[in-house]
Formats: sequence, C-alpha cells, structure tokens
Amino acid sequence: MSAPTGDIGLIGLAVMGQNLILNAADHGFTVVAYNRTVAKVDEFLEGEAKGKSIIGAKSIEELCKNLKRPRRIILLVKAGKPVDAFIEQLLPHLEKGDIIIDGGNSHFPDSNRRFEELNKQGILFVGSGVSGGEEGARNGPSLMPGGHPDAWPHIKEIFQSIAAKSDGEPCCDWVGDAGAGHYVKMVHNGIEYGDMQLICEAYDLMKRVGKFTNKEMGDVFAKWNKGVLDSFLIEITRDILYFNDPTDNTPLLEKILDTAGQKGTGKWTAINALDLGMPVTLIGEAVFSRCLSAIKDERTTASKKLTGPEPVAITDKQQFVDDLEQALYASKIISYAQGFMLIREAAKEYGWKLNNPAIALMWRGGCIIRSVFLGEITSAFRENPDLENLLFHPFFNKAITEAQSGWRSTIGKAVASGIPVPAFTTALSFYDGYRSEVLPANLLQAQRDYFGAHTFQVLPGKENDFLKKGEWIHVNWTGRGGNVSASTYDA
Ligand code: 2AM
Repeated sequence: MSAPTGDIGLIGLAVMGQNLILNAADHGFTVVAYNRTVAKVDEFLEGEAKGKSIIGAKSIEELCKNLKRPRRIILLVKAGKPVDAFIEQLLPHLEKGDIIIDGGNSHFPDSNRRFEELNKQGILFVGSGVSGGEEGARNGPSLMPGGHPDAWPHIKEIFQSIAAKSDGEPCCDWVGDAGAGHYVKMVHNGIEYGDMQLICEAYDLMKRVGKFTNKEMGDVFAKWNKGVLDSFLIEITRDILYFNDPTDNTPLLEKILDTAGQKGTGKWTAINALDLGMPVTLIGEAVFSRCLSAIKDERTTASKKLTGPEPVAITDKQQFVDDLEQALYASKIISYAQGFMLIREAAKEYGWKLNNPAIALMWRGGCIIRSVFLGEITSAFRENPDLENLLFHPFFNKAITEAQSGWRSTIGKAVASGIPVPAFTTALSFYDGYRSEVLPANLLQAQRDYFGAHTFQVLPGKENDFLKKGEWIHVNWTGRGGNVSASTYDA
C-alpha cells in the first residue's frame, strides 16, 4: 500500500462533523471521513465533499490505515457512551503517540477519565470544546483544546487554521491539561446562559415597563450593538425583534411559547460552582430562570392568584434605555468575573495550569458569546495573566463604577414594577457582597454555634480572656445544655 495521505480523520458525519471536514479541506488538509452509518459517508462524498481533499472510509480500520502518523482522529459523535465505544474500536488500530480528539459536548469528568485511560496506553487524548454551531464549524469555530500537552504541536497547525480569527489571531490555543478543554467549554456555555438571560430581562423591561414596540426594541439592540455590548447575541436579538410572521406581518417573537429548554451544560457549570464553593450566582440564576419558565401551567395558575404592582410610568424613554444598557453591561462584567473566578478555582482544585488570556481570546470570535468585550478581557489577562479578579483591572473597575447608577436605577424600576430580573439583581447583590469587608455571616456563625455547637472564631482585636485569639470557640448561649462543641459533623 502506498504511504497514507490523510492529515486528519473525523468520525461522525452529522452537520458539525461535515462542516468541520469541509472547513479543514478548504484549508488544504486531507481529511479521512467515517460514520457509524456508513451510507452517510457515500452520501457525503457524492455531495458536498465531491472534488475536495476528502477520503471516505468504510471502516475504522480503513480510516486508521489512511492516516499519516501520528494519527490524528477527531470524534464528533453524541456525547457519552458513543465516545467510549469509538475509542474502544479505534484502539486495536492505533499505535503509541497517536492522538484521539473528542470534539463533542462531553462532560469534563469523562474527559479526565479518558485522558487517564488512554495515557496508560500511550495514546494522547485531547478533549476539545467546539463552539459556533454549524456556521462556525464551516467558516471558523472557536476551538478549546486541552488534554495531553504532547498532542498540541501535532494538532496546532490544523486547529489554528480552521478556527475563527479575531484581528488575524486564531481563536484557538492550548487550554490546559486533561479535561480542561471541555471544562472551559462548559463554562463558556454557562456564560452563554447568563448572557442570554440578561438580554431576556432587558427585553422584558422594555416591553412591560417601557411599553416599547418590537421595532423600537430592535432599534435599541441595533444601537447597543454599536457600543460596549457589541456581540453576536445582541445582534441576533436585534434581528429576532425585527422579524415578522409573514402570514400577518406581526412580530413572530410574540407567538413563541415562553418555556425554555436546556441541554444541561449551564446546569453542569452551576453544579460545579456549588461543588467548588464559588459564587457563580448569575449562571445559577440563568439556569433557574429556565426552570421557572418551564413550569408554565403552574405560572398560569399563579398569575391568577398572586398579586403584584402595576409597572411604574416611564417619562424619559431615552434615560430608561441608557440605564438599561448600563445594567446589562455591568451585570455582564459580573458574570464574566464570576466565570473566571470559577476557572481559577478549578485550576487549583484539579491541578491544571490554565491559560487565561488564551481562554478569553478563544471566546472572542467564532462562538456564541463572541463580543468586543472579550477583546478587553483578553487584553486585561495579557497584561496580567494572574489577575485576581477582572473587577480589579482598571478598565473593568472604571466601567462598573460608571455603570452603577443606571444599573441600580434599572433594578429599582423592575422591583417597583414587579418584573423579575433575577440575573440583574443577583449580579448587583454579588457586587455589593464582594465589596463588603463585613458581611452578616457573624450572625450566621452565632446561629450555627447556638443550635449546633459549630464554634466560631473571633474578629482580630476583639479577643479577651473569654474569646481567645485563633481558637474555635463555643458559647453556651442559653445557660442550658453542655459545653461540648461539634467537631465531627458540619451541617
Ligand atoms: P449515525 O449517523 O450513525 O447516527 C451525531 O449524532 C453523530 O453521532 C452521528 O454521526 C451519529 O452516527 C453518531 N452517533 C449517535 N449515536 C451513536 C451511537 N450510539 N454510536 C455511535 N455513533 C453514534
């Protein structure tokens, strides 16, 4: 047999897989394509792949035989068991140093496990987040690869050529070890949930408090898209608001049932934040808001039983919109600050060395959360890769200071009007909590010690013979009961 010519193999010919193959072929790579249902390989080769540097494989063995060494194989199949099943099938045909890249929406603990298992067999595993939908896959996705670092030099050229570009720079770099690529993709999706929820809240306020028409709201989003909020999600919201149902020429948006679906990646982020003890409150609220929207029947009943105020009157529409823009911007800054706090904690917890400026750059273009704003985050982390918190960087510090009055005013109007703005409010509560040197957790500790003898520590400077420095103290609050502190459980 002549020497293999395939630069990269791809398994999984659904839309994402096909588009990624076409993208790679356009960039001069020879791709070997395979799919479980082999008929799809023929269909693809006779259709869109015709005349391009794409080779069809009828079996896993044929796929592997057609690849140059080290073999590079991307899996773009349904997350979960199918990924493990394909890895199993591939192993007999691979040699040490070959690379398996999972580009699906895998949960990062699975990628950690696959990395370990394959590492023992000398196979280099890469878990790569891929974002940008069909169009991104075809024209330039955001790619977030992590895993075995020895794989990176072998896949860098392909990955960076097919990825989206931001000011000429590829939105793809090495994220970090083991499951870090899928972890960062998970946080990306969580942030996406947050961004979408914030936009929905702005729409709800304009609609129900400002009494704007959809055309007026579309105009507001069009304007916002030229300022600090310039982003893909603001842009598509503009288009959605302008879109009319051709049958009666009225806004189609208002005919869509208000119950949100979710595939689970936002939930994974929130669960992980709880596991790591990080206050990623905005993503959490965004997930719960989808849950609340999903219980439509119950809300319909409640809407007839529970009362609330009438919306406040808006006299200055322009001021209302400008305040809203600031509320959206400030809340977004909080959400990204929280996201990077989570990433920093994950790096510590899982022992990963993560590349923060690269993460921001990977989200800058190609993916759903792409925005001008992420360019600012990239610059902030480039200036100081160990930046403790985005809010401490002068750019964001100034931005959030300037946005504050509009942010507070917007939330005030929403609360007075009885319109739910969970993401706006949780962002502001986080901000006010984060900047509070003193929080009421002293009372919390007293309560815990009162009912459960959980003990507490004393504030510096307040020590005395009774309240000793550095000690965990239990007080007999009632004069009854014992003096034994709880050391074995922590409720
Ligand atoms: P199929 O075309 O044979 O269904 C997205 O669904 C991709 O994942 C498709 O390429 C699909 O292959 C593949 N896929 C879905 N479930 C699978 C499974 N249980 N085993 C292998 N491949 C699967």
